[in-house]
Amino acid sequence: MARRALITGITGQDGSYLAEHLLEQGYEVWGLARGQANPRVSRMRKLLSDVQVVRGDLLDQGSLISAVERVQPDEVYNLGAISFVPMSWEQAELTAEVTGMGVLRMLEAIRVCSGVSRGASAGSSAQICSGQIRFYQASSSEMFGQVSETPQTERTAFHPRSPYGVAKAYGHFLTQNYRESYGMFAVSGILFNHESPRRGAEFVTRKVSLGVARIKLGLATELRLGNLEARRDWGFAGDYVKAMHLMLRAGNPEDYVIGTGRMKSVRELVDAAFSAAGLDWERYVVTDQALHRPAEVDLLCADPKKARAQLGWEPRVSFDELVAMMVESDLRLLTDGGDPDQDSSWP
Ligand code: NAP
Ligand code: F7E
Repeated sequence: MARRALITGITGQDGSYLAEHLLEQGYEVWGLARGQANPRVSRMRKLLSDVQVVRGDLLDQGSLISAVERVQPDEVYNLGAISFVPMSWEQAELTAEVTGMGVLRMLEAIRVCSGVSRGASAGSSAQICSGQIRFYQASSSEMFGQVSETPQTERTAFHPRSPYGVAKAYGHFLTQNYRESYGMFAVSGILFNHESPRRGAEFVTRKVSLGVARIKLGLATELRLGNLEARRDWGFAGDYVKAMHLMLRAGNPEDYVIGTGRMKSVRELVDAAFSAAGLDWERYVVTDQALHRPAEVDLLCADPKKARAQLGWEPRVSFDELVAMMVESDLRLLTDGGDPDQDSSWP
């Protein structure tokens, strides 16, 4: 019988790539979708027609229990979150509820539906058994924040710099705690920035690729950005979702850092993207203090050795290939009259 996966965050970038990957692997895929008329759900249904939808919200414990009861998944991937770092300062409480407490609610739904009791001996007696629901938590390199060492490994200390990073650290430790308390197969992937043509337009890579495409096509004359000196380890989302699946199929439940091991500055990103369209970025980019963050994460760089050694995972798409892919996709999108905010424009 096909394995069954339940994905929260199915309408997001990673949800779409993960669903495609799991469908290719022969899984029955269910996506948890919220809202009574969420346009992103209609878009997802059109593009991922083989994914079945179950209603639910990470803010609503009962809905998660019902979803797990209905789907009876073998694997749960918790990708749902408020994921845009600047928004986490503006809506800190909501971020804590969705990105942090949402992890607790999903773990509790799995615990209750699996019949795992809270008894004192649960941790010592619980074995990882074959019928158990396996849980993946989307942890983030933002937990490292103000980094204490470079590159960052699974053992690097956390010093989050935003309410988002703090909420992710809560979810990360809670996942570890459910593994230790209840013997659950619950793991976290500490993923560094990963991008694609499906990335939300608010994140810097997509903001830049759309900005380049608009300027190239004469639809804009400038691109306003914040801190050009920040450095990130950017990879391709299609590569990273494969690591999530490998983590849940591994023999032991363990956490892994996932990234390329190379970092670039926002300035280098901008240079690469404008060059891909034959443009000189210095003629168009305007920096804007209002786009700087209250507390910046200056640099992030992964040490993905453990994932390579234990999971056999390697990123395939290079930084230059990723930037070129995104610029080409946005040029095509805008040339065809697409609107990045409309349903039909999702490549
Ligand atoms: P994304 O595109 O922003 O997608 C976020 C998803 O969360 C959307 O499907 C959204 O659904 C859903 N969501 C928001 N509030 C919800 C709620 N109350 N209940 C249920 N679902 C809710 O994020 P992504 O880039 O795919 O990232 C996936 C996960 O990995 C996130 O947890 C993110 O924090 C984490 N992460 C991402 C990166 C990265 O570089 N992309 C790196 C490290 C970790 P709606 O359509 O309903 O809004
Ligand atoms: O910013 C700088 C900004 O918003 C990257 C999320 O997926 O990855 C993502 O978080 C850098 C920052 O991503 C602009 O200051 C300059 O230093 O693309 P971003 P992020 O904050 O790194 C992590 C791993 C996650 O977990 C998150 O969910 O770029 N930057 N100028 C700018 N950033 C934006 N958004 N817009 C600018 O105009």
